Amino acid sequence: MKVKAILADLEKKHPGEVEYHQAVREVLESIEDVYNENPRFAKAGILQRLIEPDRIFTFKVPWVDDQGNVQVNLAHRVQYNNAIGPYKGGLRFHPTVNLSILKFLGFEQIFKNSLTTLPMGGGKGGSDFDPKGKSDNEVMRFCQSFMLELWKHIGPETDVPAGDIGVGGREIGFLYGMYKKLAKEHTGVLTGKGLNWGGSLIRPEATGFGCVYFANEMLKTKKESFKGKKVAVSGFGNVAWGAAIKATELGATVVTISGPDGYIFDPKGISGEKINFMLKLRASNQDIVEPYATEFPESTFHKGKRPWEAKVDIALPCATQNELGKEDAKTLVNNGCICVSEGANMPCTPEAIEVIQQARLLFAPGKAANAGGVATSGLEMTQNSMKLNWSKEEVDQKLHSIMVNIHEACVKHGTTRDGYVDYVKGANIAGFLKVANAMLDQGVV
Ligand code: NDP
Ligand code: 2IT
Repeated sequence: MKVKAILADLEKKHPGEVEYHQAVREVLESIEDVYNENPRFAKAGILQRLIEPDRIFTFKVPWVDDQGNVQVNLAHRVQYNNAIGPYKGGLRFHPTVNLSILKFLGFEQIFKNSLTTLPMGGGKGGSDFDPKGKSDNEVMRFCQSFMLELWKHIGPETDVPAGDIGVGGREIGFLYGMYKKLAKEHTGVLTGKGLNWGGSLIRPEATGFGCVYFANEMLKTKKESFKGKKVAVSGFGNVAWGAAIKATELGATVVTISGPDGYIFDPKGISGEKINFMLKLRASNQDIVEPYATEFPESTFHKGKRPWEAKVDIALPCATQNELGKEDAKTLVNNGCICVSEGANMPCTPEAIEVIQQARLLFAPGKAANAGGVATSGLEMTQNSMKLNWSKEEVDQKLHSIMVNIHEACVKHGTTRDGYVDYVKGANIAGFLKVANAMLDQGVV
């Protein structure tokens, strides 16, 4: 079956699941040539088997709020593909969570995890639970009820969840506590754990650090670096935090962060105590960045706007999917931006990517640039299996070399005739080939 027909079939089968269609379309269009070159792929139905998850668990999560009212949320775990290792991928708690979003994230995760070179399959899960404004006790009761169902389907060699939007150290703690009690074991079933109970150093920073390491490798190909550059970061969560720290460390000035309410422009740079303030904002469960401008009067708050209108050299979208559209991309290009590296999953729309690539900017897709998070989760799993902890330097060095290797793989598979590196194509092909060949080896299962 041809790629176009497979896509048409998928869209017919799952009408309205737009994020899912978007993610599958991008991968299938990138790998069409390598897929057609090897008839064994079509004969084994590799694409038809790859685009549908192995299975999806859907369950309700009843819990009691602080007023004594019963609340009910919906949750899913999508176990996508385990050809190269146990299912692996984060949990997202956000009111917008639905199956289309979790399938897009799970599908992307297969190729991202393959790129890390570590033995991890792809999966994703989450719930439409909104952590905004909830007390710690409410979050705990929700997480416990969520795990009461999920624990039956996961395990250190089966499926290893982690964090994503709305799921950080606090939530992983509550989830792990309940798992441990039910399963009567202390294992690496979740990653992003606390340092005292099996977590890895550098895991919290890893996604943002990796995104900057990857961008730095791209910049090197143009004999450029972060030194002296102005950087726009979006979001103010875990990924934005790590990216802001590392970009600053490499000599750049991070001039923006953003929330659903708007963005902060700080010409002096968001570093040091300002990053700590950003962490406090995130932890307050309010989901607004506006108070930053009151705290640091040299900065300005731009209500309802996105940071892409700021004049910067490098853009690191680290908030959420489809947060950087065609017009934003045009503005970045017109302002002389040279590099866009996706810290979030699918933050740039396909139209934005087209504008960025046509202008020949350096562009890194999330599945390559944000793979440092899950790669360090993989390193956490290894440490758990060995029952040993590596030092900060060891983990950081491993993370760095993984990002360098992913960059090399993208260059190998994505360099076009005129020498421009299409990192989207490179990442998709490199990620796909490893999984597809593993599936061929393992027969029709
Ligand atoms: P966090 O929950 O820590 O932060 C996400 C932040 O982005 C939240 O503050 C969220 O606010 C905000 N946000 C959402 N929509 C917008 C918007 N339209 N404009 C500005 N800000 C917005 O999540 P993470 O930092 O963990 O995740 C961020 C992205 O990185 C996601 O795409 C995630 O999938 C991806 N990622 C995360 C990894 C990890 O290890 N954590 C690894 C790889 C990728 P609100 O809740 O109100 O929407
Ligand atoms: O999107 C992602 O790669 C993550 N949220 C991290 C997944 C993980 O298993 O660490």
